[in-house]
Amino acid sequence: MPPRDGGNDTRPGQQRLDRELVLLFMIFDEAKGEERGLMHGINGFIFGNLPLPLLTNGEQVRWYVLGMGNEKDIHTAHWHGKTLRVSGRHTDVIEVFPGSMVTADMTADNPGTWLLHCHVADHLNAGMVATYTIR
Ligand SMILES: [Cu+2]
Repeated sequence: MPPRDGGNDTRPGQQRLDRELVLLFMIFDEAKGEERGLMHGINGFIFGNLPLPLLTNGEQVRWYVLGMGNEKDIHTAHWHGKTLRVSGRHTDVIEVFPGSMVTADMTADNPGTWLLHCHVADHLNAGMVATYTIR
């Protein structure tokens, strides 16, 4: 049986997985080019409204982090409260480019409600922020 913490092996099928979640970081233009119409969303949700499921303390979560859009969609997905395993490194920030995907594994073992947001300051201020909860 694989170790509960999953180790560093992020290859699919190489460790126990309890949950898979997808996050799309993308700016949506809702006002045909006006700056105020640019919605900086995660899965289309802005300002903390992304409805992520509750995570159970200790479960293994695989996050699929996607980018789409254009040259403005250079994002830095950042988790508070936990680090993730990506390609053999431990990090709490993932670079997301348009048309790209990164797979990251988390052992959700730090109970609390934590921020999950883009670290580009303008994007964060424009709504690219969510929360996730471990309990
Ligand atoms: Cu961003």
